[in-house]
Parts: sequence; structure tokens; C-alpha cells
Amino acid sequence: MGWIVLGREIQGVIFDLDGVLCSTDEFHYLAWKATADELGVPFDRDSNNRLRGVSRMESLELILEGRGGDTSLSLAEKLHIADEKNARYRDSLSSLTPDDTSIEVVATLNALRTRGLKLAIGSSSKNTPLILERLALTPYFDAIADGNMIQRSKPDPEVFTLAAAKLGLSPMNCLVVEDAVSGAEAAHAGGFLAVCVGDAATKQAGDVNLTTLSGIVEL
Ligand code: B16
Ligand code: MG
Repeated sequence: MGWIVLGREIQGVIFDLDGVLCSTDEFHYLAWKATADELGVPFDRDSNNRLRGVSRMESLELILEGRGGDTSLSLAEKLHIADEKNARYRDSLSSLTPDDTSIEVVATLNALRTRGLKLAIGSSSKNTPLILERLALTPYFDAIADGNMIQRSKPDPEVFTLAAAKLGLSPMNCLVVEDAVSGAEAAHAGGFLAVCVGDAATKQAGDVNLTTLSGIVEL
């Protein structure tokens, strides 16, 4: 008998990246905070929770809602603002080293691999390859699905469906691990069980809600 979680036989685990395997969510917050300040839009950590799992351009649209759905900006101006935010964010990423990968994350990934489970990344971020490389996490994964490979970001299930297909597994046989409410919604829309940590766990968005990532090995 394999690993049974909530009545399903689990053969693979698909991890969100920002906010689950690394704390780059704080870098996103600081970079968007600078953008919001320039735009004169109120923005705090609570507002930032709405951007979790959401693509860069959709995040900007959510921030612009703080200007009453401002329609005065052209697409070119929005792309420029998003590029500036990404440059600030990538500056922060350049400080990351393998030492920023927590012992808990490494122990959890090793424990799951030792059980023979397939592991994948399912992230909305176009910076996924850079982050995985800087944190020395790339070798832990059998498949990577990220923001460079999809048309629709979370809460659409596309990135998780792609990750499962790359693993050669059915969504029924995979867990998705998420910190975003939009990510838990994406998992459910794709037919996956959602294991949540962080903001999404606080909001009870998952089928399982954990206080810490390593709790997954106890399921
Ligand atoms: P980028 P995840 C998501 O990553 C972040 O949660 C979200 O805040 C960000 O806007 C999105 O990636 C796009 O990121 O600007 O780097 O392409 O949580 O799905 O791993
Ligand atoms: Mg996330």
C-alpha cells in the first residue's frame, strides 16, 4: 500500500515556490510596496496577501484598484512599471545563496524523495529558474512548471496540470502545497488535494492546513 492521504493514493507532490520553499514573498512585498508608494496607492502586508500566486501583470492591476481602477495608464506604461518592479525584485534575489534554504525544507524534500515520491515545482513566477538555482534546489525536482510555461496564472489550474503531466501522474495522485488562497483554489479547480501553509492555512483554504511545512511528512 502506498501513501494514502484523505483516501487518495499519493505518488507525487507539487510545491509552490514563493512562500512555501523560500521566503521570496517578502521580497515581492517590498518591491511592490515601492511601486505602490510611487503610484500613491495604500499598500500593506495584508494587501500583499491578495497578490500571492497571482502573475506580475495581474498583481499590478490589483494594486491599481487602489487608485479606483485607474484606467489612465497605457499598456506600455503598465509594462514599464512591472519591469521596474521586477528589476527591484531581482536585485533582492541576487543576495540569495544556498544558505537561505532552510534545514526544514531540505529535510522535508529528502524525506519525501526517500519514500519514492515524485516532486515538482508549480509556480506562477517567471523567476523560478533563477530562484531554484540560487537556492541550490533544482536537483530535488523531477519536473518544473513555472510562469514562463503557462498562459493563465493561479487560480487557474494550468501550472499544476502541467506539473502533473510532466511527472506523468494524474491530479488525483498528487498533492499541491501552497501558501496562497489563489493557489489552493487552483489546486481544487484542477482536481488536486491542497495542503496549505502560511496565509492560505490561516484562512483554512486547504484540505489540510499545516502550521509548518515539515508537517506534510506526518500525513
Ligand atoms: P514573477 P508562486 C508567484 O509565485 C508569487 O506568489 C506572486 O506574488 C508573483 O506575482 C508571481 O509568482 C509572479 O512572479 O514576477 O517573479 O514572475 O507563489 O506561484 O511561486
Ligand atoms: Mg506562493
